[in-house]
Amino acid sequence: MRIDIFCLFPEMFVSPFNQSIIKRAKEQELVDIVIHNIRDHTHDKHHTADDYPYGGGPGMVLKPEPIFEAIEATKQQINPGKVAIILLTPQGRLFSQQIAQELASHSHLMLICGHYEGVDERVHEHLATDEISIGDYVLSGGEPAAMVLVDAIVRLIPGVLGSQTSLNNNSHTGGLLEYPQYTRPQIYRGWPVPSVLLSGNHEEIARWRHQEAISRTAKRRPDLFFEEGKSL
Ligand code: 9D3
Repeated sequence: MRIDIFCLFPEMFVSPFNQSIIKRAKEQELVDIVIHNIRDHTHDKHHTADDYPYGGGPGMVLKPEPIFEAIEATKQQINPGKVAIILLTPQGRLFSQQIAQELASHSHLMLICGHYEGVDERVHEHLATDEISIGDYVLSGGEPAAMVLVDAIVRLIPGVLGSQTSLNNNSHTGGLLEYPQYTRPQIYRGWPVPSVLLSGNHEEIARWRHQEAISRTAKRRPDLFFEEGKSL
């Protein structure tokens, strides 16, 4: 899979994409991630990427030209196949595991990160093929949201995870939160590990874990427990 990211702060991605699973996926050439600075596609002396909003109001708006030109320049370099062009925006559809799975089936993704107050509406209307939000809270820009998408998508690419950890989504857990986990020491500060986990009775352990997963999902995430079509 190839992922191009278009943003104003490319340095933000350097450390997050050079750690852990994403780092290994890049090394194994299972994903190729290219970060582009939108500002590199401006033409004026001051490399202006944003401007005042027509009609007035607070803040600045990202200009359309550098974003269109950055995307078009990259499209020409790559095979002319199908590519999803995703604008990260508070107005997008809410990101979920299901959307991660859908996007993981693409061979090429382009992510556009806004900053400041927003992005010129013509980018929404005539460039983006999809708009995604990662939740109902205010970020300073789309960069952290792009990192969230990349993390959730890359771990779904076949070969990225080991076979042990791989299927830890709804096929295993049935849309439940995880059961509580413990490791050594057996008693820490007077808090013991539940005795069932030391019993060696694997059937009883499996039953206890399933009950714990059910009760904590009902209590903490009634939305997952009582509604249809949601999954982890
Ligand atoms: C103060 C301006 N905001 C009114 C509530 C609009 C606004 C515009 C741009 C708020 C935040 C941003 C920057 N955020 C993103 O680009 C963004 C985002 C987010 O803020 N929350 C959740 N998902 C996303 S994806 C991109």
